[in-house]
Amino acid sequence: MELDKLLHEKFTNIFKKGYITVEGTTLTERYDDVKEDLDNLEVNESDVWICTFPKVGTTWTQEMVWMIINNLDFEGGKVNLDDRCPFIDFSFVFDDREWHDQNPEENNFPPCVHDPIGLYKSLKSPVVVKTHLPLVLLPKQIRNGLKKPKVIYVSRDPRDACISFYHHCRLLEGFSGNFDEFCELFLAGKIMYGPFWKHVLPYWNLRHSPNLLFIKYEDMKTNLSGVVRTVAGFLERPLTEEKVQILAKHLSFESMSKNNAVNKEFLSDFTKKFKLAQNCPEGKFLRSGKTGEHKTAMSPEMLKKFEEWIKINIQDTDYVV
Ligand code: PPS
Repeated sequence: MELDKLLHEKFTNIFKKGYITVEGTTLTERYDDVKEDLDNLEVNESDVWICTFPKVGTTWTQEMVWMIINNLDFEGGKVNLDDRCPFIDFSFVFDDREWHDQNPEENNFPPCVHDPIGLYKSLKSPVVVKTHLPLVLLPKQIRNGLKKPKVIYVSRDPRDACISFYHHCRLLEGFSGNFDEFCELFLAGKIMYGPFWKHVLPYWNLRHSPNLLFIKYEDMKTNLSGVVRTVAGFLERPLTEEKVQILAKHLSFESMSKNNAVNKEFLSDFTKKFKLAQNCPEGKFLRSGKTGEHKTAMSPEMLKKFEEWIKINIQDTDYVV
């Protein structure tokens, strides 16, 4: 109850009215309005779905997959990533209705934010789709196995994902609580898309399915070329060794940070322009790009809580953090 209050007080705004729990997952109230559209989405088997918990390397993987599917089309890749790879959850993570009522003369939210499902439908397959939805809430055609597009699930050490999510929510979504408060919400599964383990483990259990590839942020950090080869093989679009190296360079943190098509500067600009959230600090979406940051960013008490939480949640699985 205390945490619900905290979530409401520190994390609602004109674009985020409140939260509901759907199939055990924390989502925004707006989800109810679009649930049917998402459930009944017509899925194309040649599309690629990138499914993730937030802040685990989704953007990194999107750019990798889009480039592989499009044979390293760096010219086409100058288009904003969210316009190339629709994030269908924009349909419910931003509730823009009240804002539009108050600003009837303004109508310039980009389609990738305002109508991501329409954008998805307008793109030619194979489309690379991004979602943070848990397995149980993917479109019905995927859930019931009627359609089997390729699915790539990305995971990351939840402690580092939590840190990244905290900064993201302050930078772009107006979270006004402190880091420890965010950690408590994260541990309790109260933060958007939580609980973390309820998200990761159902996908993990499907990791041997021929149409699902499970990859980890940490492996991308230590062996990006290797992950590029694995993903290209999974997508049945093998790359020459020369192209693997070219793509790995393009996907480096340094290169992506400078690339306006993928570094999400448009989101910060958008947040400021539309006064999406108050008192947002300065910062970057491609923030630090490191592994193990939790060791220094979390207090010893919080590290202990996370350790215990991880132990309990993976004890009956063969998942390794
Ligand atoms: S989101 O909002 O859920 O889609 O965010 P997501 O893209 O999943 O995660 C953002 C974090 O991924 C880091 N990132 C990278 N790290 C290393 N190399 C590359 N090329 C790269 N691209 C994105 C990004 O910096 C965020 O992590 P943090 O820890 O905040 O830096």
